[in-house]
Amino acid sequence: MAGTAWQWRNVGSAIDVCAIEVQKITIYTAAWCGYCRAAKRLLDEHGLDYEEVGVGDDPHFRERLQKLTGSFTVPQILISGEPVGGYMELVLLAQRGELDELVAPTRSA
Ligand SMILES: N[C@@H](CCC(=O)N[C@@H](CS)C(=O)NCC(=O)O)C(=O)O
Repeated sequence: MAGTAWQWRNVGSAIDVCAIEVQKITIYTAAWCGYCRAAKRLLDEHGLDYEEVGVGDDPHFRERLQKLTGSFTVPQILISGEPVGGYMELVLLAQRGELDELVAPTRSA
């Protein structure tokens, strides 16, 4: 899902509705890949929805990933179509608080 979504949240004793910009996250994975499982767990922990594209059965997936993202390892993660790297880069985004910003409220209704 990408675009604007509405989220209910508790503000003190009141309930507020606010807009959140939802960025589309795509993760290219292989079933045998431990870094892929770790990356999906991290996205889940941050409450982020993602589209998973399993590429492990494609004998040419490394060339395809290289063309798409500049790297041939799995996982490869794209946020709003921009390649951000693999698991380690995702960890860095999380440490900098940038994963949580992906679902940060942008305005109240
Ligand atoms: N630094 C990468 C490491 C990813 C990685 O090593 N993935 C393995 C599979 S779990 C891989 O694709 N290795 C290259 C290979 O098998 O040729 C990351 O954080 O995503």
